[in-house]
Amino acid sequence: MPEYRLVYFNLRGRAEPVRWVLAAAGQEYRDIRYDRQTEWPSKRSETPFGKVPVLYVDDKPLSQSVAICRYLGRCHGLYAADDWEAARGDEVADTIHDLLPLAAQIVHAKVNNDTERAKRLATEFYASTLPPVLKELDLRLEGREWFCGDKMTWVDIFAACYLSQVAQQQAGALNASARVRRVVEAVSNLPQIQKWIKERPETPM
Ligand SMILES: N[C@@H](CCC(=O)N[C@@H](CS)C(=O)NCC(=O)O)C(=O)O
Repeated sequence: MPEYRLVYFNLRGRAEPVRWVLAAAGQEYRDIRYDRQTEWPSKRSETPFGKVPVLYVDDKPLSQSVAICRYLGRCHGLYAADDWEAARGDEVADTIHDLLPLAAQIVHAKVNNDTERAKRLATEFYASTLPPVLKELDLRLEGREWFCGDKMTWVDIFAACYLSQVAQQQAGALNASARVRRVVEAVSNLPQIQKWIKERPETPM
């Protein structure tokens, strides 16, 4: 097995789905968290595109969180059985990933105590942005348990990681999407994911 090192900040952020995929795959790794103010400025140039997360696989760097999750999924049997299912899974992951900047803005506004802005952004996100996405995701799960084929893949883990955080921010956010909620619960309740959730550092996002 290769030696994995994951580099990010002391946040869940874009590294958390990578950590979930590694946990689900039962892979050991070093979870390196740079301090953004004191360490990151001198470390940035060491990364391929000046961004984190970066996964080092035996010292070879791979950036882009979705690409990292997909790679790990392929390596550890958490991958679709055919090209069409794999592409449909990519579509689901990219759609969820597109929600991230909006969701992050809400958290930033809350952390900065900008209550008005947080409220306005949250209303827009939970009333307008999220529901059509969840509706389509729920349709994708009609007659099936997982997003790509008949077994859990990195796409289910990726979706569950982000959508469980959405549900924590806004109770009931997944209530109208029972099939999506079932995937989120099935992944979140895996013993390896539960173990990680219990042992991970407490961070604001
Ligand atoms: N699409 C990339 C985005 C990477 C990204 O924007 N990372 C941010 C943290 S979430 C970063 O490295 N910021 C530090 C900087 O730009 O100096 C991914 O999903 O990995």
